[in-house]
Amino acid sequence: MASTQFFIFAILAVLVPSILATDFVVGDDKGWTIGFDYQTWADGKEFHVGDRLIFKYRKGNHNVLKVNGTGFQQCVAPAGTVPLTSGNDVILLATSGRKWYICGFPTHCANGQKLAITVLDGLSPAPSPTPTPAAPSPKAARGSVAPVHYWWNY
Ligand SMILES: *[C@@H]1O[C@H](CO)[C@@H](O)[C@H](O)[C@H]1NC(C)=O
Ligand SMILES: [Cu+2]
Repeated sequence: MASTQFFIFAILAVLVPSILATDFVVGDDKGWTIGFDYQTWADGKEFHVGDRLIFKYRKGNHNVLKVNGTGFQQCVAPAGTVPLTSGNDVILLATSGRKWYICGFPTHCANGQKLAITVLDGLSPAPSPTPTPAAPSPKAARGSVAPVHYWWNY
């Protein structure tokens, strides 16, 4: 008996956070590109531990580098930083705090291809009835057949 209850509890403990977590396609339909205001994109959103960022772009045209606050402002990454390059880069937000991402292609970051977010502890609140007027983008993300590359707490 007790072990059955524990088993159910263990399954719920694994499943519930993954159901409540949110996938954010960075830039929505525009994806990860230059000439997009990622600050405005991030401003209305709450990011929580367990949520995921998905950077979508044409492979070879951009990449994703995790940097610190200085690197974000100056558009530089420390030598040896390994970029994400798949064009469908999924980053699990595994810890809370400030996170910064830039594109490493010359001039792209300076042209606005940079994202700064604050990740909060705990689960996202239940999805509100009308989070955004635009509905199609999450479907487009799910229907995509592009290979998915996962990065834990990148
Ligand atoms: C932050 O990034 C800059 C630029 O890459 C680097 O010079 C600096 O050492 C980093 N600071 C910390 C605390 O890692
Ligand atoms: Cu770029």
